[in-house]
Formats: sequence, C-alpha cells, structure tokens
Amino acid sequence: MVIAVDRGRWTCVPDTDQNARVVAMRARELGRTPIVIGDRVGLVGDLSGGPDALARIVRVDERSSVLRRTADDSDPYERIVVANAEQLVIVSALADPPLSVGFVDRALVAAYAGGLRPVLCLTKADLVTDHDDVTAAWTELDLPVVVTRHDEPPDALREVLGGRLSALIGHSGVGKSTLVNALVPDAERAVGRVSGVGKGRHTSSSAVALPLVDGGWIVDTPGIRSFGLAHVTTTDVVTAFADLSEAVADCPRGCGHLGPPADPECALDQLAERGAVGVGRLAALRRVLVALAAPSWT
Ligand SMILES: Nc1nc2c(ncn2[C@@H]2O[C@H](COP(=O)(O)OP(=O)(O)OP(=O)(O)O)[C@@H](O)[C@H]2O)c(=O)[nH]1
Ligand SMILES: [Mg+2]
Ligand SMILES: [Zn+2]
Repeated sequence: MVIAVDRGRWTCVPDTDQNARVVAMRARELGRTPIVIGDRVGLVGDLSGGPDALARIVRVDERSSVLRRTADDSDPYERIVVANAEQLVIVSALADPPLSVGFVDRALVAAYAGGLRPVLCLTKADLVTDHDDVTAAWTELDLPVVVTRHDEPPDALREVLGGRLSALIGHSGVGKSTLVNALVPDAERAVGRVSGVGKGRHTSSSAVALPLVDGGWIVDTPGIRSFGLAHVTTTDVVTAFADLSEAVADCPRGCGHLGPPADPECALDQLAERGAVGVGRLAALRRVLVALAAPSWT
C-alpha cells in the first residue's frame, strides 16, 4: 500500500511487514495513471528497502473507494487524494471555529459518493456545555459520532479507527493535528521519516498515511478545502443507503429525490408513507442532498 507521495517517489508498505518501507518510482508502462495514498500496487526491482533501494510500481489495483478534491487556484484538475480508504473521518469543532453544518453535509456527500463510511468527529468538547442537539441532525443517518477534547485521550475515536484505513478531513484549526498527535505516538517524526526516504522534503500540504498503534492507518489531508462533487448525483448518494437504494429505481427520470415540491413523485415519499423509512431519517438524508445542490462551499 502507498503511504506517502513526494515528487515522483512513492513510499510503500508491504502487506507482509507493516514496519518495512519500500521507496518506488513509476514504471514507464503505467503512463499517466495516478498513484495516490492508499493505492495497492505491484512492485518489482529492488524491494530491500535499503537507503538507496528504489523499486518500480508496475501495477495499480482497482480501487474500492476514492476521495476526490476539487480543482483550485494551485491546480486546475480534480484529483483523487486517497484511494481505498474505508472511512472518512469528518472533523469539525463544536466551537472555535463554530461547527460548520454545510461542511459536514458536503463531506458526507463525498463519503457516500466515494464509497467510504463517514464518521463524524466533533472536537473541543471542553469549550461547550452541551452537544446533544448538535448531533441530532446526523444521528438518523446511522453514522458513528465521536466527541473529543484535547485534555482527554480519544479512546472512542481510536476504537472506530482500529485496523482500518481512514482519511481525516476538516477545516483549518478544528484540531486534526491535535488528534493525530494523540493517536500516533511520535507523529511528527513519523512524517519526517516517511519523507526522509523520498527525493524532497515533506511539505505540510501533502497527505501522509500514519500507522495507528492498534493497526490501521490514518491519513491527514491538510490541503483539501473542498471535495470533487462535480459529477456526483443525488442518486449516487441515495444508493449508498442499503434501505433506500432499491426504491429509487421506481422514481421518475431525473428525480432529485428531494420530495415535493421539487420532486413530487419521488419513491422515497411512498417508502415513508408505508413506514419503510422513518420520516426523520428521510429528512436528514434530504438535508444532505440539498447540500450537494448548493452552489457554494463553506
Ligand atoms: N480548547 C480546545 N482547543 C483545542 C482542542 N483541540 C485542538 N485545540 C486547539 O485548536 C488549535 C488548532 O488545533 P490543530 O490541531 O492545530 O488544528 P488543525 O485542524 O490541525 O489545523 P490545520 O493544521 O490548520 O488544518 C490549537 O491551538 C489547539 O491547541 C480541544 O479539544 N479543545
Ligand atoms: Mg494541522
Ligand atoms: Zn426520487
């Protein structure tokens, strides 16, 4: 698995030894196929992992999930940032900066559309007296919600992350680095070590997968400000829900699944009338769908 990418050098971890590191370059026959963090690759050449050893990546396996970021001023292309992540940990502070509902909803869309399980992590609980009303908006979607504060170990989050590859996403200042430092002993050094084997120096804008104590990996994605949702449809999101995916096959063509007045014939409303889906759950889902339709990113 690829755990770091730095200027033409990919740092990989063999399945057989999670502590080993093999630095590789791209084989010419791969052409321009992107190779990103989380990709599972085939390597040939010098696999010894020594300081001057350089292997070649000759194959990139099919991806089980993709997290994309949008084009921005520094890069006009929408790109895959993390491949094969099982979870997207959406980090938002309860205060300072205030919780951004719009950000959480759009991150949820990115997770559902990309095939990742979303996990909501609300930080800085020490700054608020109560947070139950805040989480109510999302609990109907059955996603894990963990609440953290810097003066307590993030045990609940640790449990959710154990043994899996998870990507961490959130606005600047919400406490991502604080979490990573609590989860990964010596995280600063781990980042340095990963980059030490590459050509250049690690920059704060590049993502790196860091090993968790209980197994699994966490990817901090410092550069992402918004997700590549340009080609995502509301149907892509709805079909991520096992209990709803079949029903939307009965929707009229072009149904946005928002319900009346926009989509008066949506089959999800019939599902709700029959009691097959809770009204609260449907409302929660539709709020997320509206976030996908919203033009601005917050
Ligand atoms: N009160 C309080 N402050 C916290 C908590 N977690 C982090 N902070 C503070 O919030 C600030 C930002 O935390 P970081 O961990 O650097 O945030 P970040 O998400 O990594 O920010 P960027 O790297 O800019 O994206 C720091 O001053 C932290 O000390 C918390 O649980 N409670
Ligand atoms: Mg940080
Ligand atoms: Zn519909």
